[in-house]
Order: sequence, then C-alpha cells, then structure tokens
Amino acid sequence: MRHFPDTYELVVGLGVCGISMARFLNSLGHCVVATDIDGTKTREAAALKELGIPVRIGSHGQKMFDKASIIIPSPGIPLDMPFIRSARAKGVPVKGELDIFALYNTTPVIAITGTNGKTTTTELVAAMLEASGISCFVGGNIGTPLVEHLMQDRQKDVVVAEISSFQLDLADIFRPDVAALLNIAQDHLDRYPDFAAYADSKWSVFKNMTALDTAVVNAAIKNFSTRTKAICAGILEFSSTGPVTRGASVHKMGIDIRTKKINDTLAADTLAMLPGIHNRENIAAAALVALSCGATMAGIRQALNEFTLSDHRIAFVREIDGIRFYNDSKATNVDAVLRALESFESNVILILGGREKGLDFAPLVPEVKARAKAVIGMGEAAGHIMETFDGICPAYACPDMICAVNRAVSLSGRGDVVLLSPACASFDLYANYQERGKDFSRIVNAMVPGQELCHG
Ligand code: UMA
Repeated sequence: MRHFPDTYELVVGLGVCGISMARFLNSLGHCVVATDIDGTKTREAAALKELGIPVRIGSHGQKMFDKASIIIPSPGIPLDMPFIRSARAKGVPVKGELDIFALYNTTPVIAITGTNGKTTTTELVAAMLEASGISCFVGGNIGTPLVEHLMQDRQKDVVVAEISSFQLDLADIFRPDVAALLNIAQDHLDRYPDFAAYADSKWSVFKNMTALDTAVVNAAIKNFSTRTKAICAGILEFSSTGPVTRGASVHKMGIDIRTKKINDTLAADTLAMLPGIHNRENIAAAALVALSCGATMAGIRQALNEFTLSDHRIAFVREIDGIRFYNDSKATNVDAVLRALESFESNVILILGGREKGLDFAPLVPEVKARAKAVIGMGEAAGHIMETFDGICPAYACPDMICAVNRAVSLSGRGDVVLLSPACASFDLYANYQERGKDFSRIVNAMVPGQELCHG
C-alpha cells in the first residue's frame, strides 16, 4: 500500500464496469485506485497502470477500503462484503455506477428493468427510436457501461439503458426520464434476503421520477395498484391479461396502443419475428417507451420488421438426425425457462444447471411433466435438479456441457428438441452466459450425422 495516495476513489472489480469507471474518473482528473480479488486480472491491471492508476489484484485489504474517500463497487459485488460493510460503518460513502453517471450526464435517459426481457426490450426501444430518426447510446446491464457515453462525444439524442437490480441497489439520485418495469419473477435470491427485497429493488427505478417523467409498467405485476400509487411519474400500462385504459393491450390479434396521442394497433403479422406472449409484452413496453420519447408508429413498424433476437435466446442452433437443438443460455432463472418450455409442444430434453441463485426449481415441474422427455442437471446445481425431478421424469446429472449434450443425444430421437435453458448462472463453468451458449453451439455444430456421441 506504500505507493497508494493518501486518499482516493476506490473502484472495486476490474470487469467491464470497473475498468470503464476507473478510466472515466481518471479522465476527470480524480485520484483513482482500483482493486480486484482475482489475481489473473493482470492485463486489465496493466492497462489501468498505464493510465497512472494504482491497482491491487489478487486480494483486497481493509485499510485500502477504509482510506478511500468513496468506494465504487462493480454491480456484481455483494454489498454485504465485509470490507465494504466495515468501511461504510466508518463513514466511507459507497456509490454505484448509476449515481456517478447521473452526476455528469445531461442526455435524456430511458431505463428498462425487469427480471426477463430487459435486453430484448432495450434493443427494441433503440431500434424503434433510431428508425424514427432519434439517435441512441445503448448501455448498462446489456454490456456497455453507461459512463462510456460520458467518455464519448455525447452527441446521441437519448441514452437507452438496461438496468439491473444490482445497479439499482446503489442508486440514490439516478432519475430516468422514462422507465419501464417489464415483470418481476424469482431471481438473485442468493443476493437478496427474500423475494420482497428483490421486488423492492426493481420498483425503486421509479423512486426519483417526477410528474414530468413517464413510467411504463406491466399491469400484471403483483401489487401493481399499490405500487403505482407511490410513483409520481405519469403511468402507461401494458398487459397481456386484459385490456388497459391507457397504454398497450396485448391480445391474440396484436397489440392495441391507446395513449393521449395514439390510437393504433400493431397487427399480429407485424409481430411475427418475435414469437411468444412474453415477446409481445416486450414489444408493447418498448413501443410505449419509444412513443414517450418521440418515436413514430412508422418507425416502430419499421423496427419490428427488421428486428432479430440476439443470440442465446431460444436460438435455433442446428437440426441433426431429426433432432433440433436450441440455445437459450440467457435463461438464467426459472421464469425464463418456463417461457422457453412454453415455446415447444412436447418431446423436449431439457438441459438445466450451473451455479445456483437460491431459486426453487419446483415451479418447472408442471411444464416439465407436460413437455419434457428428460431433464439433465449440469454443473454445481446437478444434485438439486436431480432431487427436484426425481419421480417426475428421467433425470441425469452431468459435470459439464460435453457430458450433458452427449447424454441428451443418447436420450433423443427424430422429432425431439434438445433445449439448453439452464435456470442458473454460468459462473461455475464459464465466464458468462454467452460463453456457455457458445460452448453448447460449438459442441452441437461439431456433431457428425449418424454418430451418437460428440467429442467436444
Ligand atoms: N470481484 C472482486 N471482489 C469480489 C467479487 C468480485 O474484485 O469480492 C471482481 C471479479 O473478480 C471480477 C469483477 O469483480 O473481475 C466482476 O464484476 P461484475 O460481476 O460486476 O462484472 P462486470 O464485468 O463489471 O459486469 C457488470 C454486470 N455484471 C453483473 O451484474 C454480475 C454485467 O451484467 C453488465 O453487463 C456490465 O457490468 C456492464 O454494465 C451481467 C449480469 O450477469 C450481464 N447481470 C445480472 C443479470 O443480468 O442477471 C444482473
């Protein structure tokens, strides 16, 4: 610690978020120190050191936290980490990316949150705005840290931000101009004491909004009426469970949009690129958000016409010997897997597993009974998955992806579907869900027709 300055802004974590944050604060002339518990982050550390930022990797230290003038943890770092708790108790402020961004940002901000569909909706909103002639910076939980906008030319008309509950947990002043809450289902129960705490985090996206702002909310979310009474922003609703008076009603024939200015319907054929009722809800929310920011119905229709889903979301990989393989690696919670299962009639061999997030797999049982031939539990969660599906359907444990795919192939025949939809985080075996999905696709693509087993 000798070479560290007397006081400094401490960035914790050298993932994408921490790297951008350290660079941003340094660019303002602030005295920054960065740290990561992972000793292999040598490349990241070297890049920051080149900018004159002192870095400690491989361990954290209490002194280092206590001496900071402010601590900025990356979103994935648990806030009950002893170093942070102890420094906080000594009066060191702990701030998140959203508040640092809010301090320096002058561009209108759209925030999209919810358990599932955030990324698709964020991409849809940006596409609808761009097609209406409104330029966007797209960032946040989707992958590009928001402070990158502040380091660029800031010429974009709007910031479209995918926002996670982890980011919201440290947001005191962040105030979006338009925010959408898509849905709330069980997730991240390894980080929150209970579901209510997780739901509170999601609803907090609206807490600083005023009557000048717009909140877009799924009317089917539990406690909608009570929760929305506490929101000062104007409210637009969307729902697939019944018509709404002001907002967007999702039904079989399409989506009816009724706002002060718009009375129009997006017909079913406009929505065909995005299958499933959950995607219609995402489109409804995106259209309301985009319209609130000046998009036109023509722009919205054009964006829908050109839109394709990102990788790792119920993505068709390949058909081989009559077996179809789908990569849904992005399904990192139980609710997302339910949505994926609903997309198939029957004959699914479902690959679940990875690192657990405190979730109960039991809500999957009815859909698994109805649509799955077998379940394969992969990685750290394999034991819990075996317990859940014992007696429900054939269930097998596999340590890794190659074993899981081989087992799935050995169980399947012509007309079956092998679906990777894990309901878990990927971090036991992979760096992130994208790497997990790529590995699944790589193994499947390496298979030779007529040959039962693949060889990674
Ligand atoms: N680390 C420490 N000390 C610790 C624990 C971790 O130093 O005690 C270090 C790790 O060694 C690692 C770094 O912290 O180097 C990781 O930080 P991070 O987990 O915040 O990862 P980032 O790469 O900065 O990515 C984060 C978001 N990650 C999480 O919220 C877990 C990314 O969301 C986001 O895209 C990115 O910032 C840009 O904003 C990912 C995610 O999984 C996709 N999000 C969750 C989700 O969608 O469910 C919320």
